[in-house]
Amino acid sequence: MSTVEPLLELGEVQGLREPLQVIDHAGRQTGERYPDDLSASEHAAMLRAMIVTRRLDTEFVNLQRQGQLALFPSCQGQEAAQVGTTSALRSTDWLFPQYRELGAFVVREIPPEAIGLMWRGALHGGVDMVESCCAPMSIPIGTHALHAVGYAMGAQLDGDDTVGVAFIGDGAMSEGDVHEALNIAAVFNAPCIFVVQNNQWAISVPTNQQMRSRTIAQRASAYAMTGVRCDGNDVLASYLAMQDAIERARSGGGPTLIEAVTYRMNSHTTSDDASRYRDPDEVEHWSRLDPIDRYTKHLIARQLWSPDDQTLAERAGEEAAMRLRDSVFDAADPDPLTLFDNVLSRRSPELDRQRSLMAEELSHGK
Ligand SMILES: Cc1ncc(C[n+]2csc(CCOP(=O)(O)OP(=O)(O)O)c2C)c(N)n1
Ligand SMILES: [Mg+2]
Repeated sequence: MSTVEPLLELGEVQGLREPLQVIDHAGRQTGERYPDDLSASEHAAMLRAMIVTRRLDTEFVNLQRQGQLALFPSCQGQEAAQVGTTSALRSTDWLFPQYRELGAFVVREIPPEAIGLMWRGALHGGVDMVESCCAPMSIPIGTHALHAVGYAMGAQLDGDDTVGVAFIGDGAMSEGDVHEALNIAAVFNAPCIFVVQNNQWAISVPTNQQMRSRTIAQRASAYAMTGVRCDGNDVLASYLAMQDAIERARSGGGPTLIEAVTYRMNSHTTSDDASRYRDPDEVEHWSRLDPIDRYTKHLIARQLWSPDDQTLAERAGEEAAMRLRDSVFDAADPDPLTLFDNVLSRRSPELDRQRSLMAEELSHGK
């Protein structure tokens, strides 16, 4: 069983900046810095996105339990890290998600129907999210970090000031691909931001069995890039950490490694049972640090959130959940042959050969 380390204690690690926190679990401002650029409506939009994300997340799990989806990885507890970082970006900056970034999709207004069909496997090749400047989700751990750097290097060559963002997990930090991505981003000073959601677990392996370093952020110094550790359950700290990194990237200051310390409240996926390897006290501890509760308290105290706002946000969550449900429930299976449509941009003789083989195979089953 892992032990829970209080977040602020980790700031004492030699050579590391204090972990960035703006509000504590009671919603009180703790640090000197505050994202003053956020308007009242932007604050409300972030809280609404977090509430909608949680409602959608619950609906995804329900749909899996009802046999409508094979699998879903819940992001419950990680809404602040996702909504805070994504909200600081322009809509033209490119996202390279792992598989748990529902909150980022909500901020980008990717329709719940599309996300639902993606998880149902009803769209071979996934949803085309190019218009939303979002790459497909990456189930292979860490491979997409290299894509994010490639995108960022391309933007740099084009003289374009957009940034590439790789969302990765603590477990992905143990992959060779991510090491290569961090190194090449530093070598080429690429405008790339690595957002590591340290949710303390990689399936059943706790962070302290994945690495000897005390933090993930401290590894940045070995690549000669800036590393920041922020309270990932604090949406405002996540926003500020990202805003600093974006400014650095756009002004030619190179990549940043952000470690957003958060917690995966649910099991790894709906196929997993975390109660077999996780101490219930740990889960209880983190439930008291809930990101939605703390931001709600903060905005109420600042008179930026009213009971009407709460009702509207919950209604938006219900509507999103219903749209998701309607699209996924009993959705028709796609024609298996469409599997070949999105592999390459043009057809190839080899793909055609495989397609004919499959067509023949399918005809036997009829
Ligand atoms: C290359 C590769 N190796 C192993 C796996 C199996 N796998 C799926 S999720 C996962 C853990 C990833 O943990 P982390 O990066 O912390 O993300 P989290 O699930 O916690 O969000 C592993 C090892 C995989 N999908 N891809
Ligand atoms: Mg993890």
